[in-house]
Amino acid sequence: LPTRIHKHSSKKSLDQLLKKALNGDRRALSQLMSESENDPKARIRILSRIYWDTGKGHVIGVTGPPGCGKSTLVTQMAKHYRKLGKRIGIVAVDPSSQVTGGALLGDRIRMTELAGDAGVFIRSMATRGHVGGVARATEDLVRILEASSMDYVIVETAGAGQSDVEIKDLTTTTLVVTAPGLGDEIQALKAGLMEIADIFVVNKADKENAELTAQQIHSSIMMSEKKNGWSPRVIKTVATTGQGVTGLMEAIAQHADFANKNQHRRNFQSERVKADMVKALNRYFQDITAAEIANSEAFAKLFSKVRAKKLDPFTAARLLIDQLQE
Ligand SMILES: Nc1nc2c(ncn2[C@@H]2O[C@H](COP(=O)(O)OP(=O)(O)OP(=O)(O)O)[C@@H](O)[C@H]2O)c(=O)[nH]1
Ligand SMILES: [Mg+2]
Repeated sequence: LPTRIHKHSSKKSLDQLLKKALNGDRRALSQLMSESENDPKARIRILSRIYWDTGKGHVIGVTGPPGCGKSTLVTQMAKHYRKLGKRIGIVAVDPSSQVTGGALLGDRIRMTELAGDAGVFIRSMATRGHVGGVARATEDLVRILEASSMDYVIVETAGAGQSDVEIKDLTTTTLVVTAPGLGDEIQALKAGLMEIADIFVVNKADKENAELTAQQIHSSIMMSEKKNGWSPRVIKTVATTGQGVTGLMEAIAQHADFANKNQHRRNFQSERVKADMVKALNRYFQDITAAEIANSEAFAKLFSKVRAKKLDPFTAARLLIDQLQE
């Protein structure tokens, strides 16, 4: 574990940390991420420094129902890219582990074979309840990883619905993983996941009914609308042995080519930049301005009026905003 860091580091030490992290120092990278998570001002400083250096890596989302083999598959993918000499960042969003229990620990154990490799950076993130918060925190981590010249960033999410759909915005290629024997596999995918898949993976192909599951997915694809020129692939794998992984990696590379040619990559289109600016504004207000106002004298004055029931909290809030504009 990284050494404990001070909550508010100086600008100078933050700049040094940033420099080290962007040069590939994994320990500095993980400290930088903690700074960004814990200190809103540091976060802004970090993200504003790296903003134009993001969008260069290939971001791959891996989602699907609990226990279908996502982490095992991600480990195989990472090993494949390492053989090609690529640098990889992995963000594992822990699904508060209700179904499999202790999945975070599981991820750590399974990914240890990657842990000693300087070309791989792994960050686990607990969901801490709030879904929107996860997507935001993941976005920050992906940006930091991209800026530190990772060739590939792989994001594993729980497959619980909304967070996966939000994370779709971050990824170039999205894999939706399922496995036979999870009950009604197709039903599990229907909860919003069907639409976001560029590639479907039927993992645990060593089990009975894998072919049937693959066929069901095929027919669902045939029935659904073709999305902007790419028809989703269906690939069978056995993540535990690596069987089928080569085929999967080819499909990912093909999708990356397609995305490059068709400008579906995360680039700096004016729409995206505008959305980023609006998000930045919201976050600035939430994380910094609102807290500063809550600590101000003006707030204290109005609060004493509210407490005396001479004013209600809504009017008080509006008055505080009005004062900002003066
Ligand atoms: N038979 C078989 N078992 C597999 C395969 N892939 C993974 N498993 C096993 O399935 C279990 C769950 O694998 P994980 O990789 O942790 O699955 P996950 O989707 O990451 O799980 P959560 O993160 O908890 O949602 C483990 O015991 C794996 O060893 C496979 O292809 N075949
Ligand atoms: Mg997992």
